[in-house]
Amino acid sequence: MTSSDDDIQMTGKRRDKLIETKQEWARDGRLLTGQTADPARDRLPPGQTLVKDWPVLDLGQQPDVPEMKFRLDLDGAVENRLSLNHAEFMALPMEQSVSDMHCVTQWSRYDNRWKGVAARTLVEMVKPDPLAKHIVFHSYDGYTTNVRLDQFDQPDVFLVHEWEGKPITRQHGGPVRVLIPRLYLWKSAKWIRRIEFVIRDRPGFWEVRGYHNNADPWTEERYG
Ligand SMILES: Nc1nc2c(c(=O)[nH]1)N[C@H]1C(S)=C(S)[C@@H](COP(=O)(O)O)O[C@H]1N2
Ligand SMILES: [Mo]
Repeated sequence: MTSSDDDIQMTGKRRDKLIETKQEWARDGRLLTGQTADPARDRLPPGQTLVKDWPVLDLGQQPDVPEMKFRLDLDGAVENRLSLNHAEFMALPMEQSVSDMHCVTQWSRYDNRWKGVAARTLVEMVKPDPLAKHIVFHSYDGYTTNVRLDQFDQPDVFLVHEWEGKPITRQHGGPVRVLIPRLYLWKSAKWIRRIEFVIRDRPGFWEVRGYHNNADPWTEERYG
């Protein structure tokens, strides 16, 4: 391991402590304001604070995924499985999008400029089985998270590779990460490796540790 790798790998102990703390918060219902907001009227969801920078949050292991090694599989209950290398991914239709991000740890950041492949494009390509109502994201660091297919299949959902005109950094999940702006950011898997279409819902890493299965910031679905 190089020393630059060292800097960004958390030790197992620190990582366990971090996971434990977050689980405690979930159990205690920490950060809940009991308010709701209306996305049609309010821009900032309840209990959130606006930030200008972009904080980094993950399990402390930031995998190094060079473009040469990158692969994205879409499989499970679909008619057409896909397995794309980086060049094949980059050859798909690219779109720009501007959206806000809301993190369960209470920060929000407005007007992020993204470039990537629309979730809708991918859904059209794979043709999910009509019974496949859920999706599980699998990442290079072993992280998983789940959403409903109808939450993924939205015009503001993308597999992004650029933020503010620059490639997404390793810290933020580059080369390619998921972006689902209308859900808390833990649903937006960094270092995406595989998108699995499933018939039965399967809670992911944080969802089995006390986080809400649905993650709507407007109704403060932080813990469930
Ligand atoms: N692969 C992976 N994706 C992940 C995580 C992770 O640990 N691994 N953490 C999630 C959580 S809890 C948050 S808040 C956001 C943070 O994204 P950011 O570090 O780019 O702000 O990534 C989400 N996606
Ligand atoms: Mo998070």
